Amino acid sequence: MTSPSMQATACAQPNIALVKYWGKRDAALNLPAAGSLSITLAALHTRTHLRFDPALAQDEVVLNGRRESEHTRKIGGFLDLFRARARIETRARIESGNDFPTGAGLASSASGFAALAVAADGALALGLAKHELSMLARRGSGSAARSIFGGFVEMAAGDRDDGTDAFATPLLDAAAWPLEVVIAITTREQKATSSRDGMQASQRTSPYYRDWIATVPGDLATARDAVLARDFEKLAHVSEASCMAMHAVMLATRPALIYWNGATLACIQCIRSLQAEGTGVFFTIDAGPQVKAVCLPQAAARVADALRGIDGVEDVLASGLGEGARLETVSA
Ligand code: 2P0
Repeated sequence: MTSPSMQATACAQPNIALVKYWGKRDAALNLPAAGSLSITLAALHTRTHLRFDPALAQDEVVLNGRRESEHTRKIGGFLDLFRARARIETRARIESGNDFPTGAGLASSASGFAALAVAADGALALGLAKHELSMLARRGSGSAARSIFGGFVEMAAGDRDDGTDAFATPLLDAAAWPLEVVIAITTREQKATSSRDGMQASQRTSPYYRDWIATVPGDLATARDAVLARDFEKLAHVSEASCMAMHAVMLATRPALIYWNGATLACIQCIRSLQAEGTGVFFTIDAGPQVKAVCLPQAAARVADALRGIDGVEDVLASGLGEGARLETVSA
């Protein structure tokens, strides 16, 4: 049972998938159709304060300083998973803020649900193990399962119907291979099609969907080997291939899912020119128009300068690799 008011604050960072997740084997439990591999960023944060309060008649969500109604049902349903474990029905107030653009392909749902899972675990004193937190974070957003951990992280698709084997595990610490990520922001607008809707559409209509899912285990094995051997070139090849195969599936979806804009393609071409000169960099792009350039540390400043000079690039962010989601404060 909870005391009258239990609260906690948690912080999490987004992650960028190098072997991509695009498709589900079960929509209700949000089980991925294939595994994925990611890096957790250091410089972008979601901070979430959660307070269970018996005086509340319903859950309240404040996102980036604004009272939200759009996401309240989904977030309430997510908190129900934790309330069920704590055997309470107490409603909660959630205040969450990002220090980076929300909903524009920078994985705010990954850091958001990872932070909320850790805050709920802390506020309700559940003492969940990390793999359980990852499994629960997955219910909010598949990519959130990965932000529970820092550095290089692998998400398992699992094959159990109940999803108890579909969680992330850490592969290599951030400090063990300190890569840098330079992010070219090409728009701050919200995307037109959410990842969830886009994945469902690809699964239903893209003629390449099955082949895409079949390529993931091989790409995962290659990427895992590359990470453990700190082989940048090998990681670059497999990451770009996974990204482009996913976008091919998106483009072949009917109607086509085009997440890029003109500046996205200009950034890819710029990164290819830098590679031809021997610069240690590769690109990856998610369900949005931003381009993430993964760099060897000595290449990051040059890559940032080059991307900043491209027409249509509104801003450039840089980040190292960071830690997993964590509890900052907890109190009654
Ligand atoms: C990824 N993306 O692996 C891929 C690449 C976008 C493109 O994970 O439906 O917001 O909530 O599980 O996690 C974005 O998908 O989707 C994503 P749901 P999520 O990073």
